[in-house]
Amino acid sequence: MKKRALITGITGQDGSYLTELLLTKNYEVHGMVRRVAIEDPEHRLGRLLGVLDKITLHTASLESFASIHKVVEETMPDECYHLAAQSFVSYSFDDEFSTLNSNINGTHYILSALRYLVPKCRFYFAGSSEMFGEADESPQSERTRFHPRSPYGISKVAGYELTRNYREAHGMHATAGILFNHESPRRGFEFVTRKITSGVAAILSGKADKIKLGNLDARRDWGYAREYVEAMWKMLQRAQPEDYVIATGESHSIREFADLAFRVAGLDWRRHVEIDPAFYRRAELHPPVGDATKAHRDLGWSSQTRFNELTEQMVIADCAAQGIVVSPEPAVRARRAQAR
Ligand code: GDR
Repeated sequence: MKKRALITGITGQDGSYLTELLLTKNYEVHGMVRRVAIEDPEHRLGRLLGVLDKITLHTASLESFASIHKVVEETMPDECYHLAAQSFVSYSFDDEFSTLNSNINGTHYILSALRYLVPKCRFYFAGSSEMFGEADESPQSERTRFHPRSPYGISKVAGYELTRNYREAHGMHATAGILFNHESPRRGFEFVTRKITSGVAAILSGKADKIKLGNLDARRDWGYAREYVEAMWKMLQRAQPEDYVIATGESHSIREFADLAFRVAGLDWRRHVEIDPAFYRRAELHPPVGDATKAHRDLGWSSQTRFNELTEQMVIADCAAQGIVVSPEPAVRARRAQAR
């Protein structure tokens, strides 16, 4: 019999890649979406357009237990991937209350509905490297102490603890992936990598001349989202539910990303990037870099796509969307840029 999966946050970057992965594995895929998504499919379901006829969408809100209960009852899933959240860290400082409400209660509602309706369902919680925040060791592993530095990070620690408690107190197969930043051409435009690569495309096409960024010295451990959703699936296939760090183990600064992204397009970032203090974080993280040794050992998972390749892929995709062909030869382009 086909396995049935329920994905919350199915319209996002990770949700869409996970949907594609599960369809190739012959799952019946159900997604939970907000009503506005159904009303505005062009915009809100853009990442799912290629698979819409193969999945079933259900409307619900993370703020309503009744609506979540109904979706779980309708779908009775074998596996549930809880990816939905207010996931923009910067915004969580502007609206602490809605971030905490939807991220913590939403997770709690889903766990509770699963526990009563389908306790054998395997549950994946989207944890985050933001939970480490001001980490006291580097790299960070499953044993590193949490010290979140944003309302978003706090909400993820709470979700992580709820997941652990449902595992320990109610015997559920509930597990958390602690994912470091993961990017792709499907990344939301507000996140720094996509902001830069879409900015490069806008500059190349003459629609803009500058982009405004915040702290260029901040660092991140950036991997490729399509690979990260495979790790989610692998976690739920394990006999024992355990938590896993998913990361590349390499960190790079925003400056390095910008430098490379502009070079791929034959541009010099220094001519086009302006620093705007409005984009600085109120509290930055201890440079995040993850140790995914446990995932490698138990799941056979490791990050394959390197920083250069990922950056290049994102620039090429954004430029292609503007009708501009950028050749995937950064070294050649870099030499040309220097010669100008
Ligand atoms: P992050 O991603 O907060 O790590 O969370 P984001 O891309 O927003 O920021 C990364 C770093 O870039 C610096 N930065 C800027 N960031 C944004 N957004 N815009 C700017 O103009 C800018 N300039 C510099 C930031 O200060 C920061 O240091 C992501 C999300 O996907 C979370 O949901 C997820 O949990 C974590 O990754 C792991």
